Amino acid sequence: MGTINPHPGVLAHYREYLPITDATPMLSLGEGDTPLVRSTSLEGEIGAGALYFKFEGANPTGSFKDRGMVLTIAKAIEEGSRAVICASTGNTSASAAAYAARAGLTAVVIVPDGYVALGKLAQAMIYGARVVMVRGNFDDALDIVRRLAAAHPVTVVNSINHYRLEGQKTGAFELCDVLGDAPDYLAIPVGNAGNISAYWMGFCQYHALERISRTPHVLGFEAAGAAPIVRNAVVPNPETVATAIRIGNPASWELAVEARDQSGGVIDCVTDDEILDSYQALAQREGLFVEPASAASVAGVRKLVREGKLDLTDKTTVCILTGNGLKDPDRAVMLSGDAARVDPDLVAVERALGWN
Ligand code: AN7
Repeated sequence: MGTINPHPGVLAHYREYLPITDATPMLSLGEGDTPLVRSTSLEGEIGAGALYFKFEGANPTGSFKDRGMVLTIAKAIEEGSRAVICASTGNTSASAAAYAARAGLTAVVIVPDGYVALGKLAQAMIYGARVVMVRGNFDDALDIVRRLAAAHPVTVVNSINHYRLEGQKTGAFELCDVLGDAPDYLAIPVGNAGNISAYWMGFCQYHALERISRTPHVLGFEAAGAAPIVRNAVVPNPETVATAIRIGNPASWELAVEARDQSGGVIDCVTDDEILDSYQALAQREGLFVEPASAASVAGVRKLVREGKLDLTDKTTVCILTGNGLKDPDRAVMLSGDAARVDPDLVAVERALGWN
């Protein structure tokens, strides 16, 4: 019997489309191949021909970041690096810490104090990263990371490292492979703007290779309190409940604008209320528990349809759900209220349920 490896990860799966050499280690935690789930409720609400959710929360560390991180860490090893560093709103640091642990590298993560969801912080810590919290926002943390890397022998694994985008583009490949062609629309949350840029790279590459017959219109959504691309100005003090995308000066700003313009798409923003409404709708109407930032893609599509700016009749739309809801349990509990607490007694439980 041969060696069984049923889930080889994105490096092995998409090797021919990635900058991989014979010296690149085939690192993997089984990332990628995430579920593309057809909507059963919101599709009808927005009158879409077909609406799919790509559930990136099913990746090994619970977010889309694993696609880019596996390649970035593999290339860091190939280049002889011993340590990696990133700034993060949480998911990048969780992913960097996991793949660094797997590869035997030291990971250093710089995060904004008080604005990283509990699950993400727990991940960075248990994977053994060196965690430093700065009293500032993500943009301050990224600035410090750039300066640290100029003075110390560490590899930056934020998306200013191009391998991150190269790996992340496999999300675009996957959904085209599953659908048989590109969708009409691709909706995606925007924070540091790496993922939207990577998806566009992936679609363009597949199109050039004639794996797909067309490219989708890309719809990116920032949070209204952290919307530098929509406002065309740096936001010095970004604020949103969606802490993952609480970013005021995205690293891949120009690439995201290119993705928008070349694809005939839109970058718009959604309010915290709209984000939380779609966060609850995804959980309660679709059975998909995502983190608040991920709901921005769905909130954005619903908003554009509601305002008459988008007609999805006969169109296929894919919303990228970037991160798992378990990352941010506090938000879910806060929105849902407390459960009833009673004695272990049949009548008491019936009374709590209103069944007597
Ligand atoms: C769940 O982890 O920037 O536009 O430091 O965690 O590619 O930045 C996270 C971003 C969307 C935005 N959804 O993606 C980080 C970080 C989730 C995220 C985004 C993030 P980009």
